[in-house]
Amino acid sequence: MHTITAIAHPNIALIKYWGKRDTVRNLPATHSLSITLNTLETHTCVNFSAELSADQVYLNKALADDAFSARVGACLDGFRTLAGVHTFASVHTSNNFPTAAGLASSASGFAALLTAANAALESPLNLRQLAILAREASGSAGRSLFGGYVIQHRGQHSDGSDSYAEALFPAKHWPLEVVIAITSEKEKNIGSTEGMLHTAATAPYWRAWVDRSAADIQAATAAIKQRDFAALAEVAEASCLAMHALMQSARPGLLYWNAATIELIHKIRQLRATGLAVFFTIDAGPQVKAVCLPEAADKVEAALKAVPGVLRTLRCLLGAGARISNDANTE
Ligand code: 2P0
Repeated sequence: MHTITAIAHPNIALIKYWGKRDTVRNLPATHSLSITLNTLETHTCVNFSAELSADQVYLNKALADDAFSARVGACLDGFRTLAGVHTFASVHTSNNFPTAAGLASSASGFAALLTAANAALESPLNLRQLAILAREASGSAGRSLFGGYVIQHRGQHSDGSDSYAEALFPAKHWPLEVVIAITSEKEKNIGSTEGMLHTAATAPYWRAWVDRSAADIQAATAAIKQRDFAALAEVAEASCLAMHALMQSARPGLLYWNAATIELIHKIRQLRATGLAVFFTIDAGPQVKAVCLPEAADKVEAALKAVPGVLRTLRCLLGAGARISNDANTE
């Protein structure tokens, strides 16, 4: 079989996923709602070959470490079981943005992996099946299969069959822009999975966080439908701050922010008070994502660059879902 390359983009949750209702099947405790970005890309080449006696995984042109290879292998095992594939694969994956620094590289990585693997089949799996496999690999990964505005359903069933991502609105419905302020290039100290388990086990506000999720999804969906920026800003900042307050209430508390993260929160709120359409969101890392209307983006970027501790900024529009690349493969 020939090598197939897929491209996927990271996504950023506006209503956050944090915590699992089942760790074996990786079922989220909350719904989540995200936007898929453009500009930032994962390229993944997959080649199934009868000559291989194990999966071979390369990350950013180097042999991947055991932990990363094991996660990729587990995702491929799930795929092989469902698709009836019996061969191992070589996988070359690369990101054009920092890996594991709170920019959702696992989401775009698994979305690209499954999209490339699926394209090798004569009878491909459907998107719902891929979304479930992606979610099993990483709770936010199913969201990167789709472009624009995406929902990841928490689901009720214990087998996870109703816990999948699906498209909510296309990017063109409301083309927002995102300015990402990078405040550290280091990998985070505590991975999301570990952080979630620790939070669920020790945070006193856990139940309140889980119970709030459905209402926040409803409010965000309505705001996006009506293109109501103020309403989306209110609920997205609330979800972000509630998630971080929850993490901080764990014992010991998880603090993903640095000093610049906090300065950026204040700056973005000041900018909004002056009439600029911008709000912040922050994931399990110190970077701050400023979501804005395109006409505000130049001023927002200039203001964020001037905040002490900001190393650089990235600009993204809303992007497309995972897809096959027609470019020559990147091995
Ligand atoms: C999100 N995050 O909704 C939240 C907000 C980080 C903060 O999804 O354990 O890598 O693989 O299911 O998807 C990052 O967590 O976690 C994440 P696993 P994942 O975007």
